[in-house]
Amino acid sequence: MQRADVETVAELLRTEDDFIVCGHYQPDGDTLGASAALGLMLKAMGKKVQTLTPGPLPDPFINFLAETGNVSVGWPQPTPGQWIITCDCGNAGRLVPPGTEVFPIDRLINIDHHHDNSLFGTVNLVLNEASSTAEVVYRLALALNCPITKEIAECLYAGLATDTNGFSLNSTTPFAHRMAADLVAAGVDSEHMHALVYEQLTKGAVRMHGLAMSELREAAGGRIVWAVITREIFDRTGTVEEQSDSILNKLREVAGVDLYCLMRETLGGFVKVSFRSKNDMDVSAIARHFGGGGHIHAAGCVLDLPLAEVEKQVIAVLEAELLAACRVG
Ligand SMILES: [Mn+2]
Repeated sequence: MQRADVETVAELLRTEDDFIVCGHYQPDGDTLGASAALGLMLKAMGKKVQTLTPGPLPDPFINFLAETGNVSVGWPQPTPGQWIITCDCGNAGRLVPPGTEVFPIDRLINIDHHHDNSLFGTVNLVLNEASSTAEVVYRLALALNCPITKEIAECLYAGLATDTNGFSLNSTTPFAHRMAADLVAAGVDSEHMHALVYEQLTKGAVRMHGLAMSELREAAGGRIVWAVITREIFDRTGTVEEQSDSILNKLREVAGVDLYCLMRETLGGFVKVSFRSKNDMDVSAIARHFGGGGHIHAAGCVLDLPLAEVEKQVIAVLEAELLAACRVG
């Protein structure tokens, strides 16, 4: 449960020889970019390394990162003496698909930036101020004097760009911008990366977005907005849950919005709720209230309730939080 610093973890990576690097279930650009980059760095240092993602790998961007970083789908089955390194996982439950037993945590380096990280590793490099886990891995690369190849740069840039929502969030510190500059200098084609991340919608996905957005809902005089995607919408447009993430970016563009969320019926019969905030409100506390977690400005939970009931309960809590914030503010 101890926190370690960059130098301590760099020394551990220098001295140990056999690693499994892995990220969280339903990979995003940060978990996969950071894992892929770290795997490539360790390989360049002459270490034995296997890089894994629990998957799924449905979109071209995520596939690109998996290919660049030689990442296979699966989760660790460590042999004695092997170190597991997790990237961007706030808690151990995120390491495997829901309902799967987590592997034994014996020698585990937890590399992350989630402020509610449970410090589940035997060594925990959790930098809350970092824009992304990719930034934490970049800090390790600097400490290790590890050359940043074009492939490593692409993986790190992917994590940085996606977790800062295209360099638009406050977490994009001067250091994060300097990191981006170094990565572009190392060969990243930022226009190509942007196209890979943001210009990959299928026509079905555009139709699914349209159906969800045409029923845009609001509360608290428009300070809370949300969209709902039923199984019926996914089925009618031939789309899957992962193709709906970018709706959140669209909700953010609504004038006057403070809190916004996306509710989706999952294949397993649950409702997944993704929360975002534009002010100082902590949506991870709201997500935790419903058994989930995440960051201050981006969090989520999964509920085993009918959609209408989820909507009722979630919006009631969001309204109460907004009211409480107004009183304090
Ligand atoms: Mn992240």
